[in-house]
Amino acid sequence: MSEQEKRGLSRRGFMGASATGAAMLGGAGGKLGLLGGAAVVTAASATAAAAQAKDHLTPAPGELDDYYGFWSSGQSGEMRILGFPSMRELMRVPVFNRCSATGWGQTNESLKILTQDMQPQTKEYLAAQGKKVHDNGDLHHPHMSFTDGTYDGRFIFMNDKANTRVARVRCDVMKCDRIIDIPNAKAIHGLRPQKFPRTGYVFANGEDEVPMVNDGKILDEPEKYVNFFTAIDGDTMEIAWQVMVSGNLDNTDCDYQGKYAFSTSYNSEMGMTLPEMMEAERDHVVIFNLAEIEKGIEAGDYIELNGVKVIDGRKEKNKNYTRYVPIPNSPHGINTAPDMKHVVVNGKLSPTCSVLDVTKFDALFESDVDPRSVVVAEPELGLGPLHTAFDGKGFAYTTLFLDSQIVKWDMAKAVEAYAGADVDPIISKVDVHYQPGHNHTTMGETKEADGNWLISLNKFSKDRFINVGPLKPENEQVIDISTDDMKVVHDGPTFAEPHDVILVRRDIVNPVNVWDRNDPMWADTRAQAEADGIDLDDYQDSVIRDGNKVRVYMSSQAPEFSLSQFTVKQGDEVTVIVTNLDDIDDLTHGFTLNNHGVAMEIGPQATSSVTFIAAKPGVYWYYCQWFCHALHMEMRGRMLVEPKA
Ligand code: CUK
Ligand code: CUA
Repeated sequence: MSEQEKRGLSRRGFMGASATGAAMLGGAGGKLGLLGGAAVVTAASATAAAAQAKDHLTPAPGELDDYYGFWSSGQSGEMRILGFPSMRELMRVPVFNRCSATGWGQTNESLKILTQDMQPQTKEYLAAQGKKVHDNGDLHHPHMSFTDGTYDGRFIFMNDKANTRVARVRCDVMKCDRIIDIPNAKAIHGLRPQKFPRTGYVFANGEDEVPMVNDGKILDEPEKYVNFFTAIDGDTMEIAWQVMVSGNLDNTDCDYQGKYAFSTSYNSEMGMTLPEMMEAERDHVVIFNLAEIEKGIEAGDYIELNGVKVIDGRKEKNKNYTRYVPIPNSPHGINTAPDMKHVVVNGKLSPTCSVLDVTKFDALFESDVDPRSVVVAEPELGLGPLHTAFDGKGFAYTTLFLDSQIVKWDMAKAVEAYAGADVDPIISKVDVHYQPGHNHTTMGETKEADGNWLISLNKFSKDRFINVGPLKPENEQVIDISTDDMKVVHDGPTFAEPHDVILVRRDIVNPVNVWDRNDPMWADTRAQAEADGIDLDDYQDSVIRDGNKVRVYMSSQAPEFSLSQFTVKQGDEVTVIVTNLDDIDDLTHGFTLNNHGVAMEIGPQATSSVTFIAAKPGVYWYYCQWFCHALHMEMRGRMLVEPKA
């Protein structure tokens, strides 16, 4: 036995020697269909198989994963797509970040998406720094659109906490098509799409409070600070309305009935310093009554702030738009269970989770009942509960940040215990490595939760991987929950810093292989081409001069650009427009222009364009940076920049 095999055995092989290990493997194999008829597992074969337990998450070469994982990337600003449960990273979709590979943030098509819905004040901030777009983002929460309580494969919506934005990714092409700047609110954090009847609204929390008139004249008047909850129309990406609230909004979710959204809120004190924020014993969950808010808007009970209709739902206003349910200090995650009835509020600083019953919410708005009457359980689970996932079988899985564990608990028993019964809702705990934030189950935030897998997104990896210097990866662990206990079956390193993920059955997601030539992504470019007398579908190469602007049209077809050279003058503003005429799967070309910082992706049948200044005379080669053909290296051409006369 090699050293490596021995180590493999000592770290995870021993579970194979036990019956539960064999059962687990049978389960895992069955799910992936890889072990085939291996339901009969002998002890000896189980031991051998267990030594490779981790490999069993990876389908055999040529086999596909069962789930799409849509990953946030935190401060990296992109969305990532992983195959699950293999955890193979499949794609990075640039959203709030800039991307060297695809030219996101550089092509005219992406610049339009990044800038078209910017607030005027954002443009001012950026212009003052000589920029057109933000270079960074902080993407925490990617969530798919719903129809009738489950994922529908249309869009994924996501927040940018750093620059107060919400973006949408089209699932047909897996590209971002809208980014909107949210006015009034500061630091969009929690985000969830409406589950029923469909999305519908996308709910987004503003985390940081600011003075109502934020003109630099107010700092120390806490009573003038407010926070905003935003509802966005997921189809048009327009802001439907905002609600002014008390307290910092953290995470959000909504019901399966289409009546309520709700957000955790820490700092109900509206304190500005750490001690001030921690003062009260209890913070709250804000419940938003969607029908009442729509009625209020209809009746004109709003103020218009930066073009948005804002309803006043602050605590002391006692209007029918919101209710504030007291919750132990500083709750964090909030998760609606697939039973379509219970909502778990994660305690963070309190070792408890508070379970709310959505069927009791109507009463809160109809009569003067105690807001705490919607709380039907409050089990003590361990230290630092942050987020909860569900298996669709009545069990909840809560991350315990401080304990570095996940606790599995029985929601029905928790409700019984709260009513006075002598039952312990806790089923089991498993160590995770280390300090978990979000966790997520397969299909777990839909009514189709299937209880197959759980993933734990751990904030620290410490000793789990070979050392890469002071900055360490995070660690994401796959946990098999198809049997009674929880088994960690895989460690997966990840770079800064996924907060959240959704695991979507693969039959729901059906992207195309080749772009539609009429895709709206390059509608402006097409219009410009038409104005230039160029039909992008019937390709003529052209260099069009328009003052000191030059537009260079060419196509690409492996292994050639249709233009092997073009000439411009020093100081010209040059736009290169490339259409990829290859119309087969997996034949992406690129356009990279030497020493100009210019690069872009051009997918099969897509058109992309990029604009730059030809500042210095000389010959510059451009080349295709996407390996596309045996003659890929030869896929290049020259730009001649003639000196100014
Ligand atoms: S938050 Cu990061 S661990 Cu932004 Cu969803 Cu809880
Ligand atoms: Cu085209 Cu490489």
